[in-house]
Amino acid sequence: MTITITAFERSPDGGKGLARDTRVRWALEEAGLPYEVRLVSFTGMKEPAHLAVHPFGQIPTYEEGDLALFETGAIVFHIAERHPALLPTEPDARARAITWMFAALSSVEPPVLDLQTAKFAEGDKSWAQERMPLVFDRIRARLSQLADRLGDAEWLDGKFSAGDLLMVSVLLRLRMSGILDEFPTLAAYVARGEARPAYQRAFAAQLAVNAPATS
Ligand code: GTB
Repeated sequence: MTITITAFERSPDGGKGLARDTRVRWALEEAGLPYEVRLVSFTGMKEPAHLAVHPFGQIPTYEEGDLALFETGAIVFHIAERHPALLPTEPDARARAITWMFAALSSVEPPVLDLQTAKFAEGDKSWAQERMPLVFDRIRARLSQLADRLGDAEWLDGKFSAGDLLMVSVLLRLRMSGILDEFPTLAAYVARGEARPAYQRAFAAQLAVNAPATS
């Protein structure tokens, strides 16, 4: 059955791979599953046809036969459940890998998203500059804990898993801020993720859609 995902018709990041379809593309590439992409405009996302698949009118979505999914974490989990390349089969190792998936999305990503909000949604407010150090401090605190746990290991728990896929994807959103450079072991961890051939293919596929046109 054909797998179809949705992605921005044109990502605001111009092809940096930060929109969440890249995470789904990466998981599909790791699993060796072919997929098609339906590109959606910002207007189209809020129209009934897309809302029928995604109640919040966002990307990415995942469709396969009668199954329609939204939420990147759920989509990556669905793909990973069927592919040992992304989730170990041994029950305890599998439970730990799933724990890292949740950790990426619910413990690490919220302070990272707060930075985007502080910069792009609140940047023009009178109090924005005053708030910024607090936002950075919360990110630093989380990254410091994560770096302590990772130590010198290659991946978070043994072999690469969907937990690493989501954690690297979340950390990638910090690259532009420079804050990752304060944590060399995390920067190296992210670089290992990006170096994976499956990530490279996913990145190239989204870039082909989003790269600014050259004249
Ligand atoms: N919790 C959902 C999930 O994990 O799937 C969140 C989905 C989500 O935020 N989707 C965003 C979206 O559709 C795209 S990924 N936004 C349009 C809307 O809400 O109307 C977030 C994103 C957007 C842009 C960049 N960027 O340009 O750098 C990075 C990430």
